[in-house]
Amino acid sequence: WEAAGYLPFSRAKIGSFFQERPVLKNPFLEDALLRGYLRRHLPQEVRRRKACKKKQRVANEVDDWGRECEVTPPRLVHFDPWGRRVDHIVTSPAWKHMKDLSAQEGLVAIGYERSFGEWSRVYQMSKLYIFSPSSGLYTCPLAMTDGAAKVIQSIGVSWPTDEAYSRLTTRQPDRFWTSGQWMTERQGGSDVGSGTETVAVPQTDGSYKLHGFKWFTSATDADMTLTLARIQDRTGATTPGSRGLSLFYAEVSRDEEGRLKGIEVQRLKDKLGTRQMPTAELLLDGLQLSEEGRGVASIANMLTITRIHNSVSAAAAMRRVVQLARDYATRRSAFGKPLKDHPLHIQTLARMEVETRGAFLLVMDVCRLLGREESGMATQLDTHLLRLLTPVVKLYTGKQAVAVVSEGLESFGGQGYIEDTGLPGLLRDAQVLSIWEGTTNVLSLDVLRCVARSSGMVLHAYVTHAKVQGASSVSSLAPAVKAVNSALSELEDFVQVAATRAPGYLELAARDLAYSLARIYTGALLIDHACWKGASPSDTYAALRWCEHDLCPVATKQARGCYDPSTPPLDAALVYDR
Ligand code: UCC
Ligand code: FAD
Repeated sequence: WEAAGYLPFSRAKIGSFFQERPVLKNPFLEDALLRGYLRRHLPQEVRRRKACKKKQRVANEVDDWGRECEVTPPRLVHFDPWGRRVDHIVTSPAWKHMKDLSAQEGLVAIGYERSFGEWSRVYQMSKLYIFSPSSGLYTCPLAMTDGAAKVIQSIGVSWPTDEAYSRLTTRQPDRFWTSGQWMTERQGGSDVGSGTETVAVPQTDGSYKLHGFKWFTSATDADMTLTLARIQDRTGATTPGSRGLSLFYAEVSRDEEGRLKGIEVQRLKDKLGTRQMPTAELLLDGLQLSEEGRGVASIANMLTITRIHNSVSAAAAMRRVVQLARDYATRRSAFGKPLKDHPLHIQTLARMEVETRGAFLLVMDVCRLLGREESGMATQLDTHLLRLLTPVVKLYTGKQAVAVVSEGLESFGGQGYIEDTGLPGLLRDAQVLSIWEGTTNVLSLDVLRCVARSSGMVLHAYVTHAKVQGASSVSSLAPAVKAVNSALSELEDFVQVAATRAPGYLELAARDLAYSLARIYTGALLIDHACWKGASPSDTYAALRWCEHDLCPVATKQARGCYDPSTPPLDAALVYDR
């Protein structure tokens, strides 16, 4: 038997080949565009602060914590051993490390210390951009914390929120608080004005008690929250719609026995992604609140901040998958040579890179505008542009992150689909970026409102022209400049035609219009960056490639009659097979 090669009980041979894994290197050193952007824009003194060692820590240590958050998701303990209801959300040690690290690194504080004037937000967000893909989604509570601090600051830091403000913006881990953002109820997360049933009952001491059910509450281990409710009058009546909504601040506290005061955690949600982070359904029954706020308009300040954070995370997810994919292409071979030597594979990665660069520049430009506004440097144009571009950047990068991360997973072949590589989590977590903080359509409608209110199209055109003007003498960029300029003319033509049509016309065009604004403006940013004296040939190449997109899909589709009144019934017939 032995001679014939049959060994009873021998183990099956598995061969000697083991594929090397993709390696996460220092994400800062690996990101030429980020380094170039900071070198170009940040004052020297800010750049000196960007210690590379800390960025290396993201690759070495923080990334492992992030993974631990994913594999040790939070769990809800409803009862203590003696049967008392406690509703304790148990999170992993890694999740707690993330909280401490976030405070120490000033990931919220930097935006409020404003040590770097108008560049403070760019500095803060570039740190978050590096942290985000390794953070185990801790960037979600940080976004809401930042948003809550912004709301408190805009209303005025005074009792009863002054202590909260100081805790949200501290660098001391033992004092640091995170905030929730409880808006969504079962009837509606987009249409908050109609969907909110929660009532606030006035108390004799001037405070309110809240009764309602919040359907999605992320990072529910927060120390406080901002939320919306309808104030009952003496007869118990409330005002319907958005006009009846007020903003409330509440601390999430426990009694001596460890029971949550005024809140029951109904259950933790079982989600496609974002599993690192608890998302709960909450029954609010007698939650004590501070005084009346200003409803939807007040919480809008939070939405601006969280939507910008969302966009930072989207661009960061794209960057991370590109970094890993390009490393893997040097380690994996097929058909006799490394993947990096297959031009078609590299073309695929190059397309991902172009999307990532565009997303990064668009996001950072919005952060720049936010920093200018907060430091009192903003012109009226900057302020209008910030309002217009916030929904644009959120909706565009949220969608692109899914596309780029999905393509990225494919670049690892079958391994991209295997859970313990950590890669599938990137895709699952990207999918939420276009849903929460306003879906793509809802934000497209917000873009329409901005356009109507502040002549947004004119502003956009003005700024885009200004940005490409410097490139008019750079021959290598001529095709890109031409593409942006002609897309702008098409956009102007679209606006003129749309102005003559019924209101439903613009609504149908809303998503394509938002995409057009994103693509044209980003094209201009890529061109502008490529004109910088420190730019590389790749910066020029990226701008040229970006401008090969259909930069103005709203004009293309208008020409095909896509928004004509005949379209909605045809769409409905198609969808419902009538
Ligand atoms: O999803 C959530 C948390 C997830 C976790 C956080 C992750 C963060 C990133 C992490 C990265 C890893 S919290 C739930 C988010 N929910 C939404 O985003 C709601 C989506 N729906 C909308 O945005 C709608 O457009 C609504 C709710 C704003 C529409 O309500 P209304 O009542 O119809 O709104 P109006 O009438 O358009 O606006 C009411 C007022 C107006 O002000 P006044 O009365 O002074 O004219 C508007 O100008 O609010 C003002 N306003 C705004 N202001 C409305 N939207 C905005 C805005 N975006 N910015 C400034
Ligand atoms: P709907 O409003 O029912 O929308 C359904 C679809 O209809 C969407 O595709 C939407 O684009 C479309 N639609 C709606 N209105 C229009 C329109 N006028 N025109 C065209 N299309 C339209 N919320 C919180 O408040 N706090 C949280 O912490 C929080 N955390 C979350 C965590 C996770 C993981 C998820 C998935 C959600 C979370 N949310 C949270 C809720 C989230 O903000 C909402 O789910 C989101 O805003 C959409 O609301 P909805 O689910 O009610 O969808």
